[in-house]
Amino acid sequence: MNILLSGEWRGRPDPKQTGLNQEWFRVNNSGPDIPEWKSVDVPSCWNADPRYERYEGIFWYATDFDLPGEADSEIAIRFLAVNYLCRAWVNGREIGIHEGGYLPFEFNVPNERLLPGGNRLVVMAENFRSSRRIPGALFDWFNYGGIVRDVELLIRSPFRFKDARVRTSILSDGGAEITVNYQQIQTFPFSWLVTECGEPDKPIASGVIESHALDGSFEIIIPNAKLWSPETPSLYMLELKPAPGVNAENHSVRFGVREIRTFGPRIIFNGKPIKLKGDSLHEELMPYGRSIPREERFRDARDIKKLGFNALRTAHYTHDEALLDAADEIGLLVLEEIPVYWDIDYESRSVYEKAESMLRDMIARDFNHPSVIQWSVGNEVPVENEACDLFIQRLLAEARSLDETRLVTYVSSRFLIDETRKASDVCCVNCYLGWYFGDEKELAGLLTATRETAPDKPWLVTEFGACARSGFRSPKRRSKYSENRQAEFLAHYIRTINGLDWISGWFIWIYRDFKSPMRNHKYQQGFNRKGIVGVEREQKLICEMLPSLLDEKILPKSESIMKFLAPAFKKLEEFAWRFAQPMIARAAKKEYDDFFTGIK
Ligand code: GCB
Repeated sequence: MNILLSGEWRGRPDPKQTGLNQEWFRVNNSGPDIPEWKSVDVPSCWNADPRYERYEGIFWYATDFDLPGEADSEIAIRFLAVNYLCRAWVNGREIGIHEGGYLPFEFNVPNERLLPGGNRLVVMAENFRSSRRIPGALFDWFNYGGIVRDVELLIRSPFRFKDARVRTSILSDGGAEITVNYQQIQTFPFSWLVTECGEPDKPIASGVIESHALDGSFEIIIPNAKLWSPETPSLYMLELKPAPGVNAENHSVRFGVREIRTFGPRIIFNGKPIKLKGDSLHEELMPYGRSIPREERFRDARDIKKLGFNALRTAHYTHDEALLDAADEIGLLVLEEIPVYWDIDYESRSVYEKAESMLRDMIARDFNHPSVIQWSVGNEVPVENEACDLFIQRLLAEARSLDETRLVTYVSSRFLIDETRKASDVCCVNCYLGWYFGDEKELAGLLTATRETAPDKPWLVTEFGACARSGFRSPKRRSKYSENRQAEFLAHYIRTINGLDWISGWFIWIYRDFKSPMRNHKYQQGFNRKGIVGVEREQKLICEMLPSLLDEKILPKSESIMKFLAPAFKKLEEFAWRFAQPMIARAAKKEYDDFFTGIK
């Protein structure tokens, strides 16, 4: 049984960091009678409240829950995400500590600690930034703190499934072979049943498993399988039911039948080459910050699909699982990522271990989502440094060992100096030529020269974008920060990339404007304005050109000056990352730090 604990809790900031010493986690110190504890919603981001918008630090939460008396149950509390560090206590005793702001985790609660009536749960959330955390001390999005997603109380029998992962392959006769790998906490026999989603009364296949070990697997054949694709997002349901007389828990998995692989420089989806035409999205919507209601996530996915896109990049971390439910149902191919981003301490073993556990947790959470086709282990990381190169290569290998059914990659901002990309299944490159540097007229030449670093691989352009202040339309076409300039810029990129047949797709940066304390000039005012819609979802000019623009192309010129400039460009790139970029990053970090002035 899962009981949602989200709702109205009590909370208090801890700007002087005295809560631990003063033992705010104790029952006597966290009751409703203590005036410092004020009403807060869980989930929520404390920075979404104007009083705490500029507060980075520690915040405490408390709530009370009853336990429906069921002997022999195992009790745990599941947090769907707390940013960044979370410690929790039940009735004054610590139950766990967790790092990382974008994935679920559970703390077991020892039974002897629990009372049949009221129990007190106290949570400390802390969101300081640091290069020994993931992401590090500087990132181009907002550092919302808090219990940012739902909290659940789990009351479970030890006779239950720990996990069940579904792998699908398409057979030549139109059927599909489904392999189910399951894990149980205690062994028990069970039956299984497959139905089409929405048709629960029409069994497609069923069987019985005796189960003599904690881990096992079995195969299912679905004749005339309906394939999952962005055009036809057909879903099936697999139900695992304990055998009659066994007091154990049911488990169900929603899945889709589809295959993704590469063949030379192509990405092959359900047996055919596919072009991804996507957009990225940060997990942010005002006034909620990151704690977006489920229906709003569905609306985002539907709106993105309506504009004609078939793919979505969940930048730069795992979003709430509701968004993947939406992508499964609506039909969007997802590139999902862990927040290994820019500069973190790549030499630290503990930082690597954190990244690896995030990767493992992401794959565990989302393995059965047919929409997810690629795992990315990082974004714009300094792979020219040996420690980072090794870090990324190890993560790629780990991702592959955890899931051989998807493509593994990382997203690079390096053009000619990236040797690490040879180790990924798909080469992903971000390109802001014409926005941050140079002239976008040379786009085809730059991408073609970059391809030489891994000529046999499939390629995706995972970011390109230009800022536009929503509502600012200017007759001067090239007026920077106007919607007109953004539309012209994005249209040029889309047409150029579509004209390069060897590229398997692209993602616009980004769907919606988002808050970023390092962006402060008059057109930005604390936001990254590269969205094709503004913070209120208002559409910018480029949206009027969609969806027809998505398939337009211009054929590349046969000669590009990049051919001759490549060696000089490579030297420039080395220089820029080694000397110029650290200066820019220092200034950006100062702006970020300066934003957080404390409680109002
Ligand atoms: C990038 C980053 C992304 C930034 C974007 C930008 O390359 O991957 O996180 O927000 O550029 O707008 O500069």
